[in-house]
Amino acid sequence: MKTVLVTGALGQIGSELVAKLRSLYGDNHIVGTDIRSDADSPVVCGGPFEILDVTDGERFLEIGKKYHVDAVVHLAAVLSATGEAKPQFAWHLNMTGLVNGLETARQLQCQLFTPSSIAAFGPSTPKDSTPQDTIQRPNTIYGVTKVSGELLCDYYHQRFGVDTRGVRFPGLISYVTPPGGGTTDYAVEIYYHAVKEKKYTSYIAAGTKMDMMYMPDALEAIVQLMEADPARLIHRNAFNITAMSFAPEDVAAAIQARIPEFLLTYDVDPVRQRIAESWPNSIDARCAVDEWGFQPRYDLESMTKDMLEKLVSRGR
Ligand code: AKB
Repeated sequence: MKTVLVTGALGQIGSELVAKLRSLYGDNHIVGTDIRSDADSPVVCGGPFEILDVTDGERFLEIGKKYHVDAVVHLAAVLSATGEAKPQFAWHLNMTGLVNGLETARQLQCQLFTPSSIAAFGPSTPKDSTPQDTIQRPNTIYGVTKVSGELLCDYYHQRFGVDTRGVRFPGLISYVTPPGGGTTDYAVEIYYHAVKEKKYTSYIAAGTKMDMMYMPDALEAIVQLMEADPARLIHRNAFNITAMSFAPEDVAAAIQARIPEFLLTYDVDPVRQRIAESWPNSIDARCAVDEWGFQPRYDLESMTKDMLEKLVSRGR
């Protein structure tokens, strides 16, 4: 049974990924780490957990050695909107954290999975059906760290033989732990507000399409790619994956089909709108499908049904 170290384990992806990995590989085989602790979280009380600031390379390696890890899932990162507010901090956390994850993987000869993002594309990238291999000139610091990270992971694979793998995540929608500091966060907030207040004011303008995915599909993609036969992988860092592409009015219409009185208004934030406009409308995930069988289960309709049911049953 393999042992996996997860950074950013209390975050939006980490909190659900740790639970899924523990159910697959056993509670004691998944080591959650985060810069803070939360005694009430199942991540902390359901198996091994360590405090880790990912910019501390010695501690990263020490935890890896202590648990004899076979794989690192490096999630800790600053997202796009926070990155624009604190560019130097975003570069430091995202790049130093990744270098420390890669060094841990190199020294312990283990696998490393880390997510890239649709943010690795920029205004000069083809906007529709964005290919796997295309122009990558992002104009956000987050995007710059994501492209640099993709290149660095490829370098560690080619130069040191580290088994690096990654996906370019679209906006992720989930009901367990809210995201923080991203541009696509509106697509999560809209559901919480729909259930609580029956209305939402979007900071993203009408007509702005971005790729999105429901969390169960994102978790499945991580596991599937980490388990994929390396002989089939032409690409590694990082695969385009997506489940749907929508604008605010599309998700509002899906909500209104279940909550007819739901009202969507707009108060556009110029910073996040500029970021959204620099990203693709929709990306092409064919390489992920061909090389490791990526296949999302949820579309906008089925995700909306599940999100609303889960939020209502959790009293959110
Ligand atoms: C963000 O909006 O910054 C993230 C992302 C698409 O990487 N959700």
